[in-house]
Amino acid sequence: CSAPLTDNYMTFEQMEYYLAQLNSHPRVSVSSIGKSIEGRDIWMVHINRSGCEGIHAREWISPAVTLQIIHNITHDCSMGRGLEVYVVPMANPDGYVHTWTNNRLWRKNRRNNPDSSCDGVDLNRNWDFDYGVGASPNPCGETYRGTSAFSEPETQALRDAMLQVNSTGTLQMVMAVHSYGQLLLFPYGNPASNPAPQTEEMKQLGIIFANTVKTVHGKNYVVKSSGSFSPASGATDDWAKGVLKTTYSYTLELRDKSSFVLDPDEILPTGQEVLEGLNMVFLALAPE
Ligand code: ING
Ligand code: ZN
Repeated sequence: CSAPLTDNYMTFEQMEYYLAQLNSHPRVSVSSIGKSIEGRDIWMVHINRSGCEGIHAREWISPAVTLQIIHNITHDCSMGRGLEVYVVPMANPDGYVHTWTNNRLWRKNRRNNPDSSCDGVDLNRNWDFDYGVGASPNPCGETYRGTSAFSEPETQALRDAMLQVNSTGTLQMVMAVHSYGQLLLFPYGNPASNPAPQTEEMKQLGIIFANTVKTVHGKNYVVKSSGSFSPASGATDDWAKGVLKTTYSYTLELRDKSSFVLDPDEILPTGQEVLEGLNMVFLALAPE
């Protein structure tokens, strides 16, 4: 078992420093899959023989936990044995920096919307599956979908990286990491498109995840379809399911049940429970 990464939230600069160090590890390769609208790199970590993400600015626990996942998979050879794991710990670096400097509760990217005094596109409404249904057409909306599907460099970068990885061997699972709510959601967000293919499989593996999570610190994570939670479209997991046709596609909503502002004391326990849950999922996915 390796030492924990850190018990506090990292700035984007600290994340980049950590990822640069990690790149010297023999099992790891860190590469930029593209740039954000303000020109920051979007880093992807590939952990050899062994998909994850953070797209909303204010959900600080998501990159904190995905970095812990990277750290643990890298230093514990038994975790994710036989699988290739790709993690994008910070898919919205501009928004994240904005939550440190200007507005802790910012959600979207930092697109300067033409003809509007409101900034930002919701990167989880900008993907091309059922695009537009249940997402705001208004640039001032928190769930503004953008001018068209994949209008944003951040979603383009993630899409292209996922297509690239999928072309080298079918992706078995995609997990988009968000907060908050303690939920494991599966597609689709548009109730009219449900049920998605392999809904039973996604539900069953999801319950294995949630049951394992609960054994660690007693936290309950509810497994259900995103459409039954909040009808929406253009989300990452919907595109992975509907277009890539990934068997297992999820949106994980981390702790807690009431706020994006989670005490740093909860970073390590949240990471621990998710790691245990993922370990069971990896065992189910790994080749014999
Ligand atoms: N939650 C997700 C959101 O983008 C979601 C929930 C997932 C909706 C998948 C639709 C599809 O609203 C957070 N916390 O961002
Ligand atoms: Zn989110």
